[in-house]
Amino acid sequence: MTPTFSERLRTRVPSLKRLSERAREDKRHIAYDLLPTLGLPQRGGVAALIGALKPKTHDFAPSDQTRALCHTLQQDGLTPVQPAIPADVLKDVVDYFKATPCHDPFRPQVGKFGWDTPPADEINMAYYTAEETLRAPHMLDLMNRPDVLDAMELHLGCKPVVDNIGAFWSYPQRHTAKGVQRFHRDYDCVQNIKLFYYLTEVDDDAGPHMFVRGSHHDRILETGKAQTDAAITEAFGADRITAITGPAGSWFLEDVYGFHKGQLPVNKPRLLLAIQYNLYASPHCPKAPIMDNPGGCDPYINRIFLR
Ligand SMILES: O=C(O)CCC(=O)C(=O)O
Ligand SMILES: [Fe+2]
Repeated sequence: MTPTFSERLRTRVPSLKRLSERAREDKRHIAYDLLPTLGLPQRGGVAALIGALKPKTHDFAPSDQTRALCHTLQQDGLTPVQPAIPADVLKDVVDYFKATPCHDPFRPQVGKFGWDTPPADEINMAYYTAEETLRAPHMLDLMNRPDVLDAMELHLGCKPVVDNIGAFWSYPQRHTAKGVQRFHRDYDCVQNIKLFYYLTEVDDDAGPHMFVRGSHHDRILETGKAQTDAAITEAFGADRITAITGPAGSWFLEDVYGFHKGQLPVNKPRLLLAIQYNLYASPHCPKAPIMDNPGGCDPYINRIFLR
């Protein structure tokens, strides 16, 4: 059943009073809290309008390969897995994350811990903050791949804004799926694409990312609520659920409005890096930039993180 407007409005805020309080605390909440009131066609319309108004690359000339990436992304909701980043780059990034303590946002009381010593079996995932992620070596290059930025500009009709970056471990031998380990749609912006890098090898036992092909075009279960595997299979059919495996350092783009989840790893931990390309800032990222632009990064695309 399609939810009513008022049910949609209450997805994120219980009342109009709370909506206005949250808007006063942080104006990025206005678009975010109202987003679930728009259905898929309206979100597409708003996205096209914003795309027409926002800055564009002068002499924009995407390659055929980039056009193909964007085409598959739009058609299927995700691109094929792309070749791995150079091994020395990957090693620097993974070494950095292994040396940086992580945390479980659902258990703030346990504090920081080493990636390989989660203090409880109930911890399914261990996260790095946006700032810890940004400070990883090569991160600005990983966020600003010219092929990805061009594919995003083709898709959005304007330059993208890098938003909501993060990395996290998913641990094996956990019994209950939690958080993003259950099928969900991401509802952060009228258009949101994520670039996922597998920083460890991901086979069927290492918690592959799962995506329901074509569900980014579909209004079935048009809700921000997580869904069971059974509900997804019933709604879309088992043949549309795809497990994405790939070597360490490989990457893909996905329209995360489509249903997706991280499968519970069976016997190997998985480290995932996610970078989101939006039309405007979501409340998930820092309110002020964190680092000086070292030069060479587009100031508009990187405006949330770089001064
Ligand atoms: O762990 C995964 O593969 C899913 C991550 C996810 O849902 C997200 O980053 O939006
Ligand atoms: Fe997600």
